[in-house]
Amino acid sequence: MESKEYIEIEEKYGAHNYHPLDVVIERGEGVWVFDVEGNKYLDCLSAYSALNQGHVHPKILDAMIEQAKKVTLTSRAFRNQQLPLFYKELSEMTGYEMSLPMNSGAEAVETAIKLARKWAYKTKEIPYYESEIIVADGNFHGRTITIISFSTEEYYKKEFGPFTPGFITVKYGDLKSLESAITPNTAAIMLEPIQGEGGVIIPPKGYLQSVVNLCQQNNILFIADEIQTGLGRTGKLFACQHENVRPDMMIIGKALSGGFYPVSAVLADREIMGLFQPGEHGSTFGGNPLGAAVARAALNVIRDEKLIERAEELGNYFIEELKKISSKHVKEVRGRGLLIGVELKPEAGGARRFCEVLKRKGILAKETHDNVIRFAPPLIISKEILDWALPIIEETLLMD
Ligand code: IF1
Repeated sequence: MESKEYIEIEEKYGAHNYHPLDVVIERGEGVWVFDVEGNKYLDCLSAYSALNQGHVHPKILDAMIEQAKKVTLTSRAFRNQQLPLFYKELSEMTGYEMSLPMNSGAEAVETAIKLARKWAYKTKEIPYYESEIIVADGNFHGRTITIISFSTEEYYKKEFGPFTPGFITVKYGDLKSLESAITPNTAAIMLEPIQGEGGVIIPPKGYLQSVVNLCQQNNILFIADEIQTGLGRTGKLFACQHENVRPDMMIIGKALSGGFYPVSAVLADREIMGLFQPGEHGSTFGGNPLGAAVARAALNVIRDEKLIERAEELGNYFIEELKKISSKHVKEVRGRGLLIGVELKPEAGGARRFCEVLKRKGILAKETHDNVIRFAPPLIISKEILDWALPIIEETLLMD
């Protein structure tokens, strides 16, 4: 069957909650994907950073197959052999004493919110059901009702109320706005260290450090959503490390499984994570042996293949080279590691048309909001491949 037919079937039978580029991918290998016609593309989105290790990484594939032959799901009513090793290795890699595994990123965000609220009542002794969590405008933390309750993107929430109370929104990157939102009932501040969906928004230097200081002064938890920025993407294990910040709770997902399988987790020290009691939280699939085996392999690849160092080195190179392109359409090139946004001027006619042209030339990138093209290739990419892609990107940005 040809792409056209697959697209017709999808449009007919599938919900229209997406507007994908019309490329029907059949196969992926490393940084490349192949469509059903056999055309080859460089994947510069990496499934929103879930594919830091590249497509179908052979070591993760082996771990998945080996574990799938043994046992895939036990439920947490019983213990399994993979989960303890996953806990231990995750702790050793991240420096957090404990973790709680879930599946999707949104579930892990929900988990962190529950834990922060419990901490508020049990440890900080905020009166019951008066705790508040401060979030930033332009945030993206997922799609559940509670999470969209504090989205500032009208499109994500307008038709979906009533909403979950208990969230206060402040201006991202603005310390004053944050300071004035703090009350005795503030349990936590939850932020993305770089806003991905927001358009690769990097807060002013020193912001995260100041946020942590405010948290410490006011006995407030700092929760970082590193689902997109974490696990090497920005050239550090966590983007917060660019400012030497260690959040009280860390939320990870996406690349935790190298794109094989939904695995997410909340990381925290015992003082906080220890608050959860049996029965208070869980998930049928969270912590299953297949996911744990896959995640262990995915973490090993990040370490063994020095993906963090690669992201830093190649990211700096990519950003510098993109900045050299003198296109009348480009307003700004910004990024950290291999999380890069090229913001176009409002009069450029939108990022989508550039993504369509890039696709025709063999590069898959995705617009975010209207005017930002996001480049976030797998971290296993090489300088040679970047040097192949850069002239194509230049040519595209130079069109009328
Ligand atoms: C979609 C965006 C990216 C995330 C952060 C939590 C989640 C995400 C920082 C939820 C998920 C995804 C979801 C995906 C598109 C994508 C996205 F454009 F929508 F915002 F990456 F930039 N925190 N981001 O980035 O994780 O529950 O999806 O596993 O189509 O919604 P999830």
